[in-house]
Amino acid sequence: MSSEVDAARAAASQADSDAPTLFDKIVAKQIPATIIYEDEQALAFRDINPQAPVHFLVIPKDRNGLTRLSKMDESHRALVGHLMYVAQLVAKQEGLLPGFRVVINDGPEGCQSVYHLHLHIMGGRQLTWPPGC
Ligand code: DGP
Repeated sequence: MSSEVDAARAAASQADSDAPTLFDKIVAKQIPATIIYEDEQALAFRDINPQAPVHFLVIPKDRNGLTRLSKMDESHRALVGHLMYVAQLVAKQEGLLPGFRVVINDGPEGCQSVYHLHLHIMGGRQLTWPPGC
């Protein structure tokens, strides 16, 4: 079993904790990140382990129960729509006009490792499909 799968399983055991996530600490500027976009609701920053020449994350500043996409309810619709808006806006700012990919990993089988909803945006090279097994 890969280390990513082991890490995802370990992370899932902390998933419903109210403790600040790593990404809450990035929002609070308690740990450094290369922030490339910020507004009242959303933050975009470069992934520490990029899988493509451009790889950034878009997160809600206030997690508001959204540890993972499958926790979404009606009250989150506008926020999640805004995150998608920010994803394409920043993708264009990053020069990803020929295309890009948006990924949300959900839960241990989705290989989620940080339980604070985030969109991965990747591009800057020809991506392949399917993305992995
Ligand atoms: P996921 O597996 O979908 O939960 O992705 C979490 C991503 O977060 C992963 O691609 C690596 C990234 N990441 C983890 N820790 C940090 C960090 O401290 N800083 C930044 N910039 N990215 C991080």
